[in-house]
Amino acid sequence: MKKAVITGVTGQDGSYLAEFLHEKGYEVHGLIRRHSTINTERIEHLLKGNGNKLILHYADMTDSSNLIRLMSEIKPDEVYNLAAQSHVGISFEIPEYTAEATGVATIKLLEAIRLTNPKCRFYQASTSELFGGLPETAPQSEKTPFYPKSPYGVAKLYSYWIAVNYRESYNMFCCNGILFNHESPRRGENFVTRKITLAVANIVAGKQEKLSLGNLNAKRDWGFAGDYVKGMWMMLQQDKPDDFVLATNETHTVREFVDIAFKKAGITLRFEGEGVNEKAYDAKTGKLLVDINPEFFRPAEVEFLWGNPEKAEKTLGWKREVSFDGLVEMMVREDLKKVNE
Ligand code: NAP
Ligand code: F7E
Repeated sequence: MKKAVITGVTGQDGSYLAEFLHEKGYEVHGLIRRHSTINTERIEHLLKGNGNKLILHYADMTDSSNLIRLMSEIKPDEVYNLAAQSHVGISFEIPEYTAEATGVATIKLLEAIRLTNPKCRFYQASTSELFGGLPETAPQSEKTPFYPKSPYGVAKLYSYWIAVNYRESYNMFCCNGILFNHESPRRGENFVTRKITLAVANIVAGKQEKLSLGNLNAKRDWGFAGDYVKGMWMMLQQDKPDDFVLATNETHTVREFVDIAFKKAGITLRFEGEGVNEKAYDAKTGKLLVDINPEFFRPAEVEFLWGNPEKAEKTLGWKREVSFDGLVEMMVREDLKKVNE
C-alpha cells in the first residue's frame, strides 16, 4: 500500500485529494494545524466509519523540526504540498506571514524529505498567479515568463523555483503543478466564486440584501477542483518529474460569473454604470442586487488569466471534465441546499 502525505488537507483541494487517494488505495496522512475551534468540516466524512481512511497529524508548515519528525516517522512515497496562506487579497494584509507559510515553508518540507526520505515524490502547489496575467501573454503555458503581482504570487515563485532546484541539485522527484483557478462547493467563502454563489443562495432565501464585489473586469480560467486533484496525482506517476499547467483553456470575467450564477437561481440581472458606480438590478423587480465596494480592490491586480493545458493533456492524458457552466450550476445548487438546511 502506497503512503501519501497531504499538507493543507483541511483545505478545498486537500479534501478532494484525500478522497481521490483513498479511492486509489493509498494510506493517506494529512497534516493539520491546531485551531481553537474544529475546522475539519471538509474532511469529516473521511474521519468517520470503519478503518482509518485518513490519519491526521498536527503540524504547522512554519515548524521545521516537526516536519522532519513526521517525514522520518511516516516515510511517505508521495508528498503533496498544498498548505499555504492562499488568499491573494489577504496576502497584501499579511505579506510577511504569507512569505513564511506559502514560500519559506516549502524549503522546510523539502529539507525534511531530503534528509529522511529522498526517494519520496513531491508535488508543489504552484499557481497561475506566477504569471501576473498580462493580456499579451495569454493563453499562458509552462513557457510563459513569470511576473507575480502580489505577496502571495512572490512567495509561490520561491516555492516553484526551490522545487525545481531540488530536482536539479539532488535528483529529487519534484513536480510543480501550475494550476489555474479551480473552484467547488467546498471553496473558501471569501474567494470570489463562492462569495457569489453563497450570496445568490442567501438573496433567494431572503437572508441577504445585496452582494458587494471589487473588480468585475478581471478574467479567470475557472475549473472544478475535483478534476485538478486528479492531475496532481498524475504528475507524480510519470517516469520523470516535470512541471505542468492545468487549466480549462477558457476565460471569463467576474461579471460573467455573477450573471450566470444569478441566472441559475432564476434571476436575470440588468447591469448599469461603470467602474465603482457599476450596479446590477433584478431585471424583473428593479431591486439592487450587486454593487461595487472599493474595499475589495487590490493594490495590484492580475487582470487576465487564460491557461493552455496542452502539455498536461498530451503527456499526462489529463482532461477537465466539468464545464464552466456546469461548475457555476453545481456551486449555486449546493449553496441553495446549504442555506435552506
Ligand atoms: P485553501 O482552501 O486555502 O487551503 C489551504 C490549506 O493550507 C488549509 O488546509 C490550511 O489550513 C493550510 N495552511 C495554511 N497555512 C498553514 C500553516 N502555516 N501550516 C499548516 N497548514 C496551513 O487552498 P486550496 O484552494 O485548497 O489550494 C490548495 C493549494 O493550491 C494552496 O497552496 C494554494 O495556494 C494552491 N493553489 C490553489 C488554486 C485554487 O484555485 N484553488 C490555484 C493554484 C494554486 P487551515 O484549514 O488550518 O487554515
Ligand atoms: O479572485 C476579483 C479579484 O480571490 C478572483 C486563489 O485560489 O486562484 C485564487 O486567487 C478575481 C480577482 O481568486 C472580489 O480581484 C472581485 O481578480 O477568487 P479570488 P484569485 O485571486 O484569482 C489562484 C490561481 C491562486 O493560486 C490563489 O490561491 O476576482 N474579485 N471582487 C474579488 N475577489 C474576491 N476574493 N472578493 C471579491 O469581492
